Amino acid sequence: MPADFNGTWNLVSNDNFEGYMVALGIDFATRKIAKMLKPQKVIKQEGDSFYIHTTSTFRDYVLQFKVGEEFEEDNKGLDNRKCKTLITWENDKLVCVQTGEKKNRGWTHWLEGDDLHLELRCENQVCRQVFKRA
Ligand code: 1AG
Repeated sequence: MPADFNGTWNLVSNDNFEGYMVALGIDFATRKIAKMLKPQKVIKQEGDSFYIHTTSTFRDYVLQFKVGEEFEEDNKGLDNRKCKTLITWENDKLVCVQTGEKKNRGWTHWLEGDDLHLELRCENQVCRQVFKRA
């Protein structure tokens, strides 16, 4: 039985989001708005099928995937670069590799106590986000 990420989660901390956005080439004005946001994630998980909706007052992002099945991701409303994306289980962590123009791009989701963690990686930058149940 894999970890259960189901729920509605609110961002409570966001370390080095700025560095991550710079690595993705997000412009200054967009970064200024984006770093003020307190996004919420709604996660629906059925076995290895995931629906992750990240919402905010500025942008929204929906990611749907099955663990172990590579797909094309468009990153619409984020940096808009297309990637070949593959998400796998590493023990109870969900590990995503986003292959494309940017090196070392991906993320990891895991649960720790009552918190949801997300590490976002791009090139030499790591952003660490923590979410609590809404
Ligand atoms: C995400 O992926 C994507 C959502 O969590 C936000 C994460 C990073 C934002 C990426 C690049 C910044 C680009 C533009 C900034 C503009 C708006 C920020 C919007 C934030 C809310 C959508 C992992 C996820 C799995 O899909 O949880």
